[in-house]
Amino acid sequence: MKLGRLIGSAISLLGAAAMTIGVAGWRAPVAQPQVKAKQHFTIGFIPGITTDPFYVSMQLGAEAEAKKLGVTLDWTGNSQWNYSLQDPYIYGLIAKHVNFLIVAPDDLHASIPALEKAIAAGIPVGTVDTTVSDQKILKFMITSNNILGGEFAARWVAQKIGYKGQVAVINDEPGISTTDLRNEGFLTQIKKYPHIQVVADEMTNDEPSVAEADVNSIMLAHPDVKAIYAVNTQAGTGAADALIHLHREQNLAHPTKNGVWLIAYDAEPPEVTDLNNGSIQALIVQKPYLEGEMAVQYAYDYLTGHKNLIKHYNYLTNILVTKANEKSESQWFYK
Ligand code: T6T
Repeated sequence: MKLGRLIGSAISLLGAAAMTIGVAGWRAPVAQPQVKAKQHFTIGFIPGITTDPFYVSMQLGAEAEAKKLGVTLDWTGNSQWNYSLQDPYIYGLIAKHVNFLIVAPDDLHASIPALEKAIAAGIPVGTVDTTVSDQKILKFMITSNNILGGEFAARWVAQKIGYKGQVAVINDEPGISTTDLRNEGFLTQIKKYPHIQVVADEMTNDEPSVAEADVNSIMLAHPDVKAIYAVNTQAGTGAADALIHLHREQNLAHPTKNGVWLIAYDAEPPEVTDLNNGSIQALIVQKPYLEGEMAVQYAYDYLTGHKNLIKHYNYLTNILVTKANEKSESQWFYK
């Protein structure tokens, strides 16, 4: 559990403004009772979508932990963000009688009935990254501290624009626990600055092209916007593309390459490229590899009778990455 030991120590930059977490530390492996250790377990794992590098990193962490513990990992899922496309994969793992089910549910409310079917079939369930509104039905939930991430982005933006002016948010779609909270944290904190106005808070349906179109419309309607906060990869890369084109057309230069500050969640390869070429100035980076590891470890703890080792609510640190620290923090970039 090499990465696990890094929880808590790998906090971010910017001194007091740095984001902190809910998880204080991880632990060394515990000896398992002989009789239980001989059983073979299969853990089903369904990400939000299979094609997203965030979840690819999570898969790598889950696979490494499953190998270490000697359990079978059944990783499966859909390639589009939509609970009705995800549910059939949940039903498929119920039909296979997996011993434990880990899911990043696509919808805060609408994913509950499928998870309840697993529970009714005697399969315990935990969530990772995203979660559902009724967390009492779960054995655990593991996520980033999304509220703190949103608040942090608001403080960053406020400082960059001198605590006055117009800003915009590029959101994902309603009903996703992670991005909803990132939006909420930002809006709550930004309200504390009386001279900053949020002129737009747009949805993207998890599509970079929609994010790009949103930013184009925002900049047309509100040319004085000074900063944009994008709640995930799709929002961030789409926003960066729009600002790159705007920069080319209008030859903007100061204070950033685009003339507009852009802070985005995640560290997928296109966003790291955008950070390097100056179209994104800051990334709020999560730890999906660690989330995958922790989820498999907790499922195993549950199955081997070590429920006392499971913490129900787990909130992991986010890290702020800018050009200044990207080399030292590159271990957290997604695969
Ligand atoms: O930001 C991550 C994840 O945390 C969120 O729940 C959905 O979007 C991502 O996968 C990035 O694309």
